[in-house]
Amino acid sequence: MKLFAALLFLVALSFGVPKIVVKDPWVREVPPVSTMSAAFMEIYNEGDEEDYLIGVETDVARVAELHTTIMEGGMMKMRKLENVKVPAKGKVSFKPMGKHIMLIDLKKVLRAGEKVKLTLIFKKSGKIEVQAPVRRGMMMMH
Ligand SMILES: [Cu+2]
Repeated sequence: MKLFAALLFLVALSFGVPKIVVKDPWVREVPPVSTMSAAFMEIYNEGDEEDYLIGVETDVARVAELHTTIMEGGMMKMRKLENVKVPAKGKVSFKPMGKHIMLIDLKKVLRAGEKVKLTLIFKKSGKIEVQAPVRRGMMMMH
């Protein structure tokens, strides 16, 4: 068992590991009648191996999905993504009009100044928890 652990350690050393750092997370304030909002952030990978964001959990919405925004026939549309790659020594931006974390079926009204706990789930790095303040931001069409 000790040998196995030592081997695992060596494997981890030789293949490198992702090192995820989340910066500037925030959630868009929406009118009380809205059942949807979105979360944004910068996800850096300071490690030397890529990782993938594969899901998000939160208490404030029934569902959290990874989305991207595309232009199609002059219309802005959203597409669900199964995962988002965070390249080694690279970063991914989640921002209005781009990739975002869609919060669907909000369970409560999100007001500017409050904080929302988001649990980001990565394929290799596991769960990373962030506190995202609610801010006013541009509305996006759905
Ligand atoms: Cu969306």
